[in-house]
Amino acid sequence: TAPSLAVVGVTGAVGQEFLSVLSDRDFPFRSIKMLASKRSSGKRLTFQGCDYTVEELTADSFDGVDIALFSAGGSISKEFGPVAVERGTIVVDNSSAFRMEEKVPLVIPEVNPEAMDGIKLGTGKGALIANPNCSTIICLMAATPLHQRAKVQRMVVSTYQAASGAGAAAMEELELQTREVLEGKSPTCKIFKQQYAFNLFSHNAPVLSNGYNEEEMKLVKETRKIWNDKNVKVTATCIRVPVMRAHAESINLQFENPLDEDTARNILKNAPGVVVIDDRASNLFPTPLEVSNKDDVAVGRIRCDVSQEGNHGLEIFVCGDQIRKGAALNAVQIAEMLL
Ligand code: 11C
Repeated sequence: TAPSLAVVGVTGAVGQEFLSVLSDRDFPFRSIKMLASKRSSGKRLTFQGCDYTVEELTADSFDGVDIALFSAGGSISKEFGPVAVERGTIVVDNSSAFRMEEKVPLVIPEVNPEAMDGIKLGTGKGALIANPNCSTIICLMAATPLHQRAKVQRMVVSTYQAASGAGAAAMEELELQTREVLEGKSPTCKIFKQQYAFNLFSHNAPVLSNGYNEEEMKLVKETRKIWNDKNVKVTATCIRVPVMRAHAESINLQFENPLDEDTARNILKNAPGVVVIDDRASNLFPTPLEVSNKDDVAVGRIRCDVSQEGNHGLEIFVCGDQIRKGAALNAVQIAEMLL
Protein backbone atom coordinates (compact mmCIF):
# COMPACT_ATOMS: atom_id res chain seq x y z
CA THR A 1 0.00 0.00 0.00
CA ALA A 2 1.00 3.61 -0.53
CA PRO A 3 2.74 5.33 2.42
CA SER A 4 1.14 7.74 4.87
CA LEU A 5 2.74 11.19 4.71
CA ALA A 6 3.13 14.24 6.91
CA VAL A 7 4.29 17.69 5.85
CA VAL A 8 5.82 19.66 8.72
CA GLY A 9 5.86 23.44 8.18
CA VAL A 10 3.15 23.17 5.56
CA THR A 11 2.26 26.87 5.60
CA GLY A 12 5.80 28.05 4.74
CA ALA A 13 7.27 28.70 1.29
CA VAL A 14 8.93 25.26 1.10
CA GLY A 15 5.97 23.54 2.79
CA GLN A 16 3.63 24.84 0.11
CA GLU A 17 6.09 23.76 -2.58
CA PHE A 18 6.18 20.25 -1.07
CA LEU A 19 2.46 20.02 -1.87
CA SER A 20 2.91 21.29 -5.45
CA VAL A 21 5.76 18.87 -6.11
CA LEU A 22 3.88 15.90 -4.59
CA SER A 23 0.97 16.71 -6.91
CA ASP A 24 3.09 17.34 -10.01
CA ARG A 25 4.87 14.04 -9.57
CA ASP A 26 1.74 12.04 -8.62
CA PHE A 27 3.43 10.91 -5.45
CA PRO A 28 1.34 7.99 -4.11
CA PHE A 29 0.02 8.25 -0.55
CA ARG A 30 -2.81 6.78 1.48
CA SER A 31 -3.09 9.74 3.83
CA ILE A 32 -1.39 13.08 4.39
CA LYS A 33 -1.18 15.21 7.54
CA MET A 34 -0.70 18.95 7.27
CA LEU A 35 1.37 20.03 10.29
CA ALA A 36 2.55 23.44 11.46
CA SER A 37 3.07 25.53 14.58
CA LYS A 38 0.21 26.34 16.94
CA ARG A 39 -0.04 29.77 15.28
CA SER A 40 -1.02 28.24 11.93
CA SER A 41 -3.10 25.36 13.27
CA GLY A 42 -6.75 25.48 12.27
CA LYS A 43 -6.00 27.09 8.89
CA ARG A 44 -7.80 25.42 6.01
CA LEU A 45 -6.10 24.39 2.82
CA THR A 46 -7.06 22.53 -0.33
CA PHE A 47 -4.81 19.87 -1.81
CA GLN A 48 -5.70 17.79 -4.86
CA GLY A 49 -9.33 18.84 -4.53
CA CYS A 50 -9.67 17.83 -0.85
CA ASP A 51 -9.97 20.15 2.14
CA TYR A 52 -7.51 19.81 5.02
CA THR A 53 -7.17 21.52 8.37
CA VAL A 54 -3.63 22.38 9.45
CA GLU A 55 -2.90 20.52 12.70
CA GLU A 56 -0.59 21.65 15.47
CA LEU A 57 2.67 19.69 15.45
CA THR A 58 3.03 17.47 18.53
CA ALA A 59 4.92 14.25 19.30
CA ASP A 60 1.74 12.27 18.65
CA SER A 61 1.45 13.73 15.14
CA PHE A 62 3.77 10.99 13.84
CA ASP A 63 1.82 7.93 14.97
CA GLY A 64 1.25 5.85 11.84
CA VAL A 65 3.20 8.24 9.59
CA ASP A 66 5.62 6.49 7.19
CA ILE A 67 7.36 9.52 5.66
CA ALA A 68 7.53 13.07 7.05
CA LEU A 69 8.84 15.98 5.01
CA PHE A 70 10.18 18.64 7.40
CA SER A 71 10.73 22.31 6.58
CA ALA A 72 9.96 24.30 9.70
CA GLY A 73 13.44 25.47 10.70
CA GLY A 74 16.31 23.82 12.55
CA SER A 75 14.91 24.05 16.06
CA ILE A 76 11.63 22.30 15.13
CA SER A 77 13.65 19.61 13.33
CA LYS A 78 15.89 19.14 16.37
CA GLU A 79 12.90 18.84 18.67
CA PHE A 80 10.56 16.70 16.56
CA GLY A 81 12.85 14.87 14.09
CA PRO A 82 14.12 12.32 16.64
CA VAL A 83 10.60 11.97 18.10
CA ALA A 84 9.26 11.06 14.66
CA VAL A 85 12.10 8.59 14.07
CA GLU A 86 11.34 6.91 17.40
CA ARG A 87 7.78 6.36 16.21
CA GLY A 88 9.02 4.62 13.06
CA THR A 89 8.80 7.57 10.64
CA ILE A 90 11.40 8.20 7.93
CA VAL A 91 12.11 11.93 8.14
CA VAL A 92 13.40 13.90 5.15
CA ASP A 93 14.65 17.09 6.79
CA ASN A 94 15.22 20.29 4.88
CA SER A 95 16.98 22.10 7.75
CA SER A 96 20.67 22.14 8.62
CA ALA A 97 20.02 20.44 12.00
CA PHE A 98 21.36 16.96 11.19
CA ARG A 99 23.24 17.41 7.92
CA MET A 100 26.72 16.97 9.32
CA GLU A 101 25.87 14.09 11.68
CA GLU A 102 27.90 11.11 10.58
CA LYS A 103 25.04 8.61 10.58
CA VAL A 104 22.62 10.89 8.73
CA PRO A 105 22.79 10.59 4.93
CA LEU A 106 22.99 13.93 3.11
CA VAL A 107 21.46 13.23 -0.26
CA ILE A 108 21.06 14.65 -3.74
CA PRO A 109 19.37 11.79 -5.61
CA GLU A 110 21.22 12.44 -8.89
CA VAL A 111 24.55 12.64 -7.06
CA ASN A 112 24.83 10.18 -4.15
CA PRO A 113 21.72 7.95 -3.96
CA GLU A 114 23.89 5.19 -2.45
CA ALA A 115 24.11 7.21 0.78
CA MET A 116 20.54 6.07 1.52
CA ASP A 117 21.29 2.35 1.22
CA GLY A 118 19.77 0.44 4.12
CA ILE A 119 16.92 2.88 4.74
CA LYS A 120 13.68 1.16 3.80
CA LEU A 121 9.96 1.75 4.12
CA GLY A 122 7.74 -0.85 5.74
CA THR A 123 10.28 -2.12 8.27
CA GLY A 124 8.81 -0.07 11.10
CA LYS A 125 12.25 1.47 11.60
CA GLY A 126 12.47 5.24 11.46
CA ALA A 127 15.41 7.17 10.03
CA LEU A 128 16.65 10.66 9.34
CA ILE A 129 17.74 11.76 5.87
CA ALA A 130 19.00 15.32 5.37
CA ASN A 131 18.35 17.54 2.38
CA PRO A 132 21.46 19.63 1.64
CA ASN A 133 21.52 23.42 1.62
CA CYS A 134 20.02 24.86 -1.57
CA SER A 135 23.29 26.45 -2.74
CA THR A 136 25.05 23.11 -2.31
CA ILE A 137 22.39 21.20 -4.25
CA ILE A 138 22.40 23.64 -7.16
CA CYS A 139 26.21 23.73 -7.25
CA LEU A 140 26.70 19.97 -7.09
CA MET A 141 24.03 19.19 -9.70
CA ALA A 142 26.39 20.79 -12.22
CA ALA A 143 29.79 20.13 -10.67
CA THR A 144 29.33 16.41 -9.91
CA PRO A 145 29.14 15.05 -13.48
CA LEU A 146 32.37 16.95 -14.22
CA HIS A 147 33.93 15.77 -10.96
CA GLN A 148 33.08 12.16 -11.87
CA ARG A 149 34.99 12.57 -15.13
CA ALA A 150 38.02 14.66 -14.17
CA LYS A 151 38.09 14.79 -10.33
CA VAL A 152 37.73 18.23 -8.83
CA GLN A 153 40.67 19.25 -6.68
CA ARG A 154 39.52 22.77 -5.89
CA MET A 155 36.22 24.60 -6.37
CA VAL A 156 35.60 28.34 -5.97
CA VAL A 157 31.92 29.26 -5.72
CA SER A 158 30.39 32.76 -5.80
CA THR A 159 26.65 32.85 -5.23
CA TYR A 160 23.89 35.30 -6.15
CA GLN A 161 21.09 34.14 -3.84
CA ALA A 162 17.39 34.87 -4.08
CA ALA A 163 14.99 36.14 -1.40
CA SER A 164 13.22 32.76 -1.15
CA GLY A 165 16.23 31.27 0.67
CA ALA A 166 15.26 33.45 3.62
CA GLY A 167 11.57 32.42 3.46
CA ALA A 168 8.23 33.76 2.34
CA ALA A 169 8.51 36.89 4.54
CA ALA A 170 11.76 37.88 2.80
CA MET A 171 10.09 37.53 -0.59
CA GLU A 172 7.30 39.81 0.62
CA GLU A 173 9.87 42.29 1.93
CA LEU A 174 11.61 42.45 -1.45
CA GLU A 175 8.32 43.15 -3.19
CA LEU A 176 7.27 45.76 -0.64
CA GLN A 177 10.67 47.51 -0.69
CA THR A 178 10.67 47.64 -4.49
CA ARG A 179 7.31 49.46 -4.43
CA GLU A 180 8.42 51.76 -1.60
CA VAL A 181 11.66 52.77 -3.32
CA LEU A 182 9.88 53.44 -6.62
CA GLU A 183 7.40 55.62 -4.74
CA GLY A 184 10.25 57.57 -3.13
CA LYS A 185 9.57 56.16 0.36
CA SER A 186 12.19 54.71 2.66
CA PRO A 187 12.18 50.92 2.48
CA THR A 188 10.84 48.75 5.32
CA CYS A 189 13.70 46.62 6.67
CA LYS A 190 12.34 43.87 8.92
CA ILE A 191 13.83 40.60 7.70
CA PHE A 192 17.11 42.10 6.48
CA LYS A 193 18.93 44.92 8.23
CA GLN A 194 19.64 46.84 5.05
CA GLN A 195 17.92 47.91 1.86
CA TYR A 196 17.41 44.87 -0.37
CA ALA A 197 15.56 46.28 -3.39
CA PHE A 198 17.99 47.77 -5.96
CA ASN A 199 20.91 46.53 -3.85
CA LEU A 200 22.83 43.40 -2.90
CA PHE A 201 24.67 42.40 0.25
CA SER A 202 26.72 39.65 1.85
CA HIS A 203 24.52 36.67 2.82
CA ASN A 204 22.64 37.26 6.07
CA ALA A 205 23.87 34.05 7.77
CA PRO A 206 26.02 34.69 10.86
CA VAL A 207 29.69 35.42 10.20
CA LEU A 208 32.03 32.96 11.92
CA SER A 209 35.42 33.52 13.54
CA ASN A 210 37.24 32.58 10.30
CA GLY A 211 35.46 35.42 8.46
CA TYR A 212 33.28 33.09 6.40
CA ASN A 213 29.54 33.13 6.96
CA GLU A 214 27.60 29.95 7.78
CA GLU A 215 26.15 29.69 4.28
CA GLU A 216 29.67 29.66 2.80
CA MET A 217 30.89 27.01 5.23
CA LYS A 218 27.85 24.85 4.40
CA LEU A 219 29.04 24.76 0.79
CA VAL A 220 32.50 23.69 1.98
CA LYS A 221 31.43 21.01 4.46
CA GLU A 222 28.40 19.60 2.66
CA THR A 223 30.35 19.16 -0.60
CA ARG A 224 32.98 17.12 1.22
CA LYS A 225 30.33 14.92 2.79
CA ILE A 226 28.24 14.41 -0.38
CA TRP A 227 31.31 13.65 -2.51
CA ASN A 228 32.74 11.55 0.31
CA ASP A 229 36.03 13.37 -0.21
CA LYS A 230 37.60 14.99 2.83
CA ASN A 231 40.39 16.50 0.74
CA VAL A 232 38.47 18.42 -1.91
CA LYS A 233 39.23 22.12 -1.54
CA VAL A 234 36.17 24.36 -1.60
CA THR A 235 35.85 28.07 -0.93
CA ALA A 236 32.80 30.29 -1.35
CA THR A 237 31.47 33.83 -1.20
CA CYS A 238 27.69 34.04 -0.75
CA ILE A 239 25.74 37.14 -1.73
CA ARG A 240 22.03 37.94 -1.44
CA VAL A 241 20.66 39.59 -4.60
CA PRO A 242 17.19 41.07 -5.20
CA VAL A 243 15.83 38.09 -7.13
CA MET A 244 12.65 36.31 -6.03
CA ARG A 245 13.18 32.53 -6.07
CA ALA A 246 16.19 31.18 -7.98
CA HIS A 247 19.85 31.17 -7.02
CA ALA A 248 22.71 31.78 -9.45
CA GLU A 249 26.29 30.60 -8.86
CA SER A 250 29.57 31.21 -10.62
CA ILE A 251 31.72 28.10 -10.17
CA ASN A 252 35.42 27.76 -10.95
CA LEU A 253 36.68 24.19 -11.05
CA GLN A 254 40.23 22.93 -10.96
CA PHE A 255 40.64 19.30 -12.04
CA GLU A 256 43.19 16.60 -11.39
CA ASN A 257 42.74 15.28 -14.96
CA PRO A 258 42.35 17.37 -18.12
CA LEU A 259 38.82 18.18 -19.32
CA ASP A 260 38.23 20.27 -22.45
CA GLU A 261 35.19 22.52 -22.70
CA ASP A 262 33.43 20.54 -25.47
CA THR A 263 33.65 17.35 -23.46
CA ALA A 264 32.42 19.24 -20.38
CA ARG A 265 29.48 20.65 -22.35
CA ASN A 266 28.52 17.17 -23.57
CA ILE A 267 28.77 15.70 -20.09
CA LEU A 268 26.47 18.44 -18.79
CA LYS A 269 24.00 17.99 -21.68
CA ASN A 270 23.63 14.34 -20.67
CA ALA A 271 23.53 14.91 -16.92
CA PRO A 272 20.20 14.14 -15.21
CA GLY A 273 18.34 17.20 -13.94
CA VAL A 274 20.64 19.57 -15.85
CA VAL A 275 19.93 21.67 -18.94
CA VAL A 276 22.62 23.54 -20.87
CA ILE A 277 21.91 27.15 -21.97
CA ASP A 278 25.14 28.30 -23.58
CA ASP A 279 24.48 30.46 -26.63
CA ARG A 280 27.58 32.62 -27.11
CA ALA A 281 26.44 34.12 -30.41
CA SER A 282 23.27 35.59 -28.85
CA ASN A 283 24.84 36.12 -25.42
CA LEU A 284 22.12 33.97 -23.88
CA PHE A 285 22.96 32.08 -20.74
CA PRO A 286 21.06 30.85 -17.65
CA THR A 287 19.06 33.39 -15.67
CA PRO A 288 17.14 33.04 -12.40
CA LEU A 289 13.89 33.93 -14.17
CA GLU A 290 14.43 31.25 -16.80
CA VAL A 291 14.70 28.50 -14.17
CA SER A 292 12.01 29.79 -11.78
CA ASN A 293 9.32 27.14 -11.14
CA LYS A 294 11.34 24.63 -13.15
CA ASP A 295 12.92 21.38 -11.97
CA ASP A 296 16.17 21.43 -13.94
CA VAL A 297 19.30 23.32 -13.00
CA ALA A 298 20.61 25.37 -15.96
CA VAL A 299 24.32 25.62 -16.78
CA GLY A 300 26.07 27.96 -19.20
CA ARG A 301 29.18 30.16 -19.69
CA ILE A 302 31.05 26.86 -20.05
CA ARG A 303 34.63 27.83 -20.83
CA CYS A 304 38.21 26.87 -20.12
CA ASP A 305 39.76 28.87 -17.33
CA VAL A 306 42.44 30.95 -19.11
CA SER A 307 44.44 31.18 -15.89
CA GLN A 308 45.07 27.42 -15.87
CA GLU A 309 47.30 25.29 -18.07
CA GLY A 310 46.32 22.22 -20.10
CA ASN A 311 42.54 22.05 -19.70
CA HIS A 312 42.78 21.65 -15.95
CA GLY A 313 40.34 24.46 -15.17
CA LEU A 314 36.75 25.29 -16.11
CA GLU A 315 34.37 28.19 -15.47
CA ILE A 316 30.60 27.60 -15.37
CA PHE A 317 27.54 29.66 -14.40
CA VAL A 318 24.59 27.83 -12.87
CA CYS A 319 20.99 28.81 -12.00
CA GLY A 320 18.45 26.72 -10.11
CA ASP A 321 15.07 27.28 -8.50
CA GLN A 322 15.82 27.57 -4.79
CA ILE A 323 12.42 26.44 -3.53
CA ARG A 324 12.11 23.57 -5.99
CA LYS A 325 15.39 21.71 -6.69
CA GLY A 326 17.06 23.61 -3.84
CA ALA A 327 14.51 22.32 -1.33
CA ALA A 328 11.10 20.72 -1.99
CA LEU A 329 11.81 18.81 -5.19
CA ASN A 330 15.04 17.33 -3.86
CA ALA A 331 13.24 16.18 -0.68
CA VAL A 332 10.37 14.61 -2.64
CA GLN A 333 12.89 12.86 -4.93
CA ILE A 334 14.50 11.41 -1.78
CA ALA A 335 11.07 10.20 -0.64
CA GLU A 336 10.48 8.67 -4.09
CA MET A 337 13.63 6.59 -3.71
CA LEU A 338 12.00 5.00 -0.65
CA LEU A 339 8.97 3.79 -2.62
C1 11C B 1 19.57 30.78 1.66
N1 11C B 1 20.48 28.53 1.66
O1 11C B 1 19.45 30.78 0.44
C2 11C B 1 19.84 29.53 2.45
C3 11C B 1 18.64 29.11 3.20
O2 11C B 1 20.78 25.60 5.57
O3 11C B 1 18.88 25.19 4.68
C4 11C B 1 18.63 27.71 3.76
C5 11C B 1 19.55 27.45 4.87
C6 11C B 1 19.74 25.97 5.05
O4 11C B 1 19.50 31.79 2.32
